[in-house]
Amino acid sequence: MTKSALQIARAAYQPKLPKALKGAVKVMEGAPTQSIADQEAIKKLFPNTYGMPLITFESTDKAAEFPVINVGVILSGGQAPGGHNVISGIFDGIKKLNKDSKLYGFILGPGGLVDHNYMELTADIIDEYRNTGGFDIIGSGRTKLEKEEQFEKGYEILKELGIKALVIIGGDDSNTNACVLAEYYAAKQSGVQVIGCPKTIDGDLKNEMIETSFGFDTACKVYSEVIGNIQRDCNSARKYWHFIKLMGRSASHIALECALQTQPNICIISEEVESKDMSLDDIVTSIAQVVAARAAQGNNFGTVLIPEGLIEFIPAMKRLISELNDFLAANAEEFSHIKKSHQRDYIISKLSKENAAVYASLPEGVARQLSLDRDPHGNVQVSLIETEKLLSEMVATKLASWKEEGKYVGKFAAQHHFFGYEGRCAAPSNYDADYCYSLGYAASALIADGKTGYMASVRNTTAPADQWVAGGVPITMMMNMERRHGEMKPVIQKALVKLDGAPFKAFAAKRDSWAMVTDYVYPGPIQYFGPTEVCDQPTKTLQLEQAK
Ligand code: FBP
Repeated sequence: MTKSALQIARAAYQPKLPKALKGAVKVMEGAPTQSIADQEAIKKLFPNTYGMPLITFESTDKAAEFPVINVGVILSGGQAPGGHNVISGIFDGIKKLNKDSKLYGFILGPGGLVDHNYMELTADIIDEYRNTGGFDIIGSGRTKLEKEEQFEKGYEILKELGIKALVIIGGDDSNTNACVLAEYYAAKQSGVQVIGCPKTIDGDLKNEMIETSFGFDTACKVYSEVIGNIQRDCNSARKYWHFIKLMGRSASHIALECALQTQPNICIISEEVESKDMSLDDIVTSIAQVVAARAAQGNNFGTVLIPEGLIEFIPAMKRLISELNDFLAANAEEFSHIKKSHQRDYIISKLSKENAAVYASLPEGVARQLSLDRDPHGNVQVSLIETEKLLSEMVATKLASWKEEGKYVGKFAAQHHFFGYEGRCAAPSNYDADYCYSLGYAASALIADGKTGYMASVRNTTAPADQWVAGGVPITMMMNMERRHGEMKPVIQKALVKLDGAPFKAFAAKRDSWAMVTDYVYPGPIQYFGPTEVCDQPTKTLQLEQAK
């Protein structure tokens, strides 16, 4: 494998660990926990894994002897920078407990467990991937682990390989499945533990105990670098409005973080759109007003950040998508036989009056994208909806009508971008390299202590790594009941942007000024070597959330 100079230098980077994980570990148990909502329903569904205590690790000088612990690992869902470091943390952690322990990777996601597709991850292999981006060491996949027969097929191979614990590295849905699997194996008294790790660039798997999901830091820094570059181009040529859609699924954490890093002229926050009950036309009008006001000052250029999940948050669209989800889940078979050219009319004829009218009013392309296949968890694939083009076209139309009315003088030319894949596999920032390695190490300590149904956690991460607090959080603690595929299911609650949270408030206090004054910030590329204020800064989101 040919390596870049940076890859070679980066391979030697030793990720930092919290003090408690550096030597022998003492496990401290807190009080019993409860799910965030729907306690009775969740308790009933998870009789063996509900109510467990929070775990915190402390250092001790009493080193214990551990038997051989074979562990399996799965990477689930979208790539996020740092996954390889979670795996190397688990590897180093279990080898430290007992050098004969083995780590097996299941290939291409949860499907690898069911299909018995695996490889042993030896020291040579692990060393090739330390501090690198991507999930290519074993690949990832989106197979949903939910059926008893899948759990049983998995159990066959776990037993055959003598695997005592399985670590599932995934987002909210994959960790929900990890918890269901933990409960199943516990009920069966199979002796297999299941531990989750919080992964997703989207930043929406976080709560009081999980500060951030890994990958968010690096991905936002990559997007902010490119947004900064575009802003400099924009401010040099002074002739384009750039409409930039950012990945992140439903939540607008990525867009908000990038706005805090780069100070664009406009950034839409889906959660605000929902709370203000804004229509598509309201959003378009608000953008067009900024374009017109800047044009009046002679500035026919600017930047607009758009979260990829926006469409789902426009209340009228949300109601439509919800009915569409239930309808398509219940009538998948019949729908698959409808000719493409008749699908739109078919859907209109089946929806309630209000939703049919909204659906009929959508441009053809967007309507089609809304009825495309859901992902295996029943979510609309929002990354396929070209909101950036939809908005810029509607803004252009509005400006043209204002021009006729004499309300707008200026030129409007748009460029479109969608950033997502550019950042998902970037080499992890120091923050993600350290955070992920610590998460993997914490997972191995939870395994050593016989825990199951826990998510590895590392907190206090705006402080130097030495002071980070590692432990475990019962996954049931993060759950509530939600409607999925037309049925109520226990799921980890997604963390959306809080409008009363410090990051949003900091943005809201500045945005009117950023709209008019060209005050772009150019963060530049992630730095891996150099002064700590350049290389080790956590996200603005985390800094604002944790500012005391
Ligand atoms: P998860 O980490 O939740 O799996 O998703 C990350 C993500 O990048 C989303 O931001 C995006 O909507 C989705 O994956 C796209 O997935 P895919 O590349 O599989 O279509």
